[in-house]
Amino acid sequence: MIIKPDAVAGHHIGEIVDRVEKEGFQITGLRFLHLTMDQAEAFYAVHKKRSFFKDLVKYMTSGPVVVGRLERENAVDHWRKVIGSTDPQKAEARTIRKKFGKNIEANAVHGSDSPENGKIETDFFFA
Ligand code: 3AN
Repeated sequence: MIIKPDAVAGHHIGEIVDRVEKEGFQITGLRFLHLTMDQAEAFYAVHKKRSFFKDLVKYMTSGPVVVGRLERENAVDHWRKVIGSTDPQKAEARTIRKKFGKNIEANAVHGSDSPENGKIETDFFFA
């Protein structure tokens, strides 16, 4: 997971980490850092051709983030249910994005979209 700049700035780290643990995840890595442009571009390389890529990189480097390595059974699917739809306005009740997301870009948290990408993304931040 990544707790994105808007959620860190909004003082929601504690509540989000609390929810992570209440959902049965084991936190096996947690870091507070400010992404460089190079890191953000590399992390979101799959979106390079998308119209929102430049803004996304600008936003993700606009302030510090918290990255976490989370483990549990069915982790990817479960975390995506807990965070909700990409657009907070369309996110289901009780989801993190519904509660803390501001808009489709500043949507509070990131989750990997497959176990394969989960491995690639956690390896990106954790040795
Ligand atoms: P998700 O994070 O729900 O898997 P992706 O992977 O499609 O969504 O998009 C990655 C990130 O790019 C989103 N979390 C969001 O910050 C941003 N994003 C996605 N779609 C848009 C859009 N249409 N306009 C602006 N930003 C977007």
